[in-house]
Amino acid sequence: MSTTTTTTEIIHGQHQKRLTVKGIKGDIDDQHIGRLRPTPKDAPLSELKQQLDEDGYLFIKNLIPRDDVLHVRQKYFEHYSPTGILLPGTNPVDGVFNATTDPAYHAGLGAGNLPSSEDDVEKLISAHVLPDYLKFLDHPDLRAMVRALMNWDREILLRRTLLRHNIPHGLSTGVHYDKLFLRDGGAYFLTAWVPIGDIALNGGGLIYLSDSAGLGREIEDDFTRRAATLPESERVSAFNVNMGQFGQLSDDAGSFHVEWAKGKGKWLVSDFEAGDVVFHDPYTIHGSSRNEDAEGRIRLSTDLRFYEEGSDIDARWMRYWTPGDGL
Ligand SMILES: O=C(O)CCC(=O)C(=O)O
Ligand SMILES: [Fe+2]
Repeated sequence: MSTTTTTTEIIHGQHQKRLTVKGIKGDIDDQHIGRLRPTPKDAPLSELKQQLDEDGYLFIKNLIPRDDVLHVRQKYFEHYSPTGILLPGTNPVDGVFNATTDPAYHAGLGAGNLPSSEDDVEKLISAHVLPDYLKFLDHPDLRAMVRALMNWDREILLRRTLLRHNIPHGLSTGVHYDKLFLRDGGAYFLTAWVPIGDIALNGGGLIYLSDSAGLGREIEDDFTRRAATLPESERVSAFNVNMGQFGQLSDDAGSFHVEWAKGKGKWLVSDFEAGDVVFHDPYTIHGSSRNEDAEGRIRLSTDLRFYEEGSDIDARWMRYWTPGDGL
């Protein structure tokens, strides 16, 4: 039996069996798994900033009132349930997947596999402009934290936000850093990853490679050098000839750790509660683990990008998400 702290985890007062974080393909070795460091929202601002700066991420517990987040979860699944994604007889806020349906049909927007019905695709698109969701994106607790962390008078949220419902045993998000996708804009941006609902440790939450912003920058510098001769539109694309499939660095977090990170650092994991938010640097390397939730709950989240108002933003991202928008 391995002696790493992740072998037996104490979660909500109960012992949980061995923690296995699945990458998009295969497992990440236990010894390469650590814990994301949680920070209370009322910690001194200087500490919050320091952690974001030093760790490349800042995991704030209970930043947003739980009920405000669960309201969005409820609205999302009420809106999307006519597609058949939910187990009949269950409450939309629980988001329990109907495992008798075709998983590929419900793979969500990250998987490149859209529903065949146009009506259902339309539901995926319009979920991103539901009034309750848009109101949530203006949440004062979230916005105030962004401004405080960044010393900004005013912030801009890029319109292209990504509501990702990851069904149990479906595909998860490949290894990447966000700047890959937001190259056309010189200013710094801050990502906020917002779980919309509780996510168990094996429920498909985000995983971060520790101390990886430096490696992300090195990789991006290399891409920049190699893209020097490409036309402008390709140079800024995450899908140009130098890039991997879907613009990601890898679809296997375990082998990425060995081959690219040379075995350095750990993949940091956590469970998440509705109301938690993780902020991260444009170069911090991350992906998501596979959703293996014991209760069959769908992992719902959104990812948001903030810039300082008036700065050099990636304007391609000022349109709401649509399939095939090329980003
Ligand atoms: O939710 C996910 O699986 C991916 C999110 C992400 O990559 C981000 O927020 O930057
Ligand atoms: Fe990301």
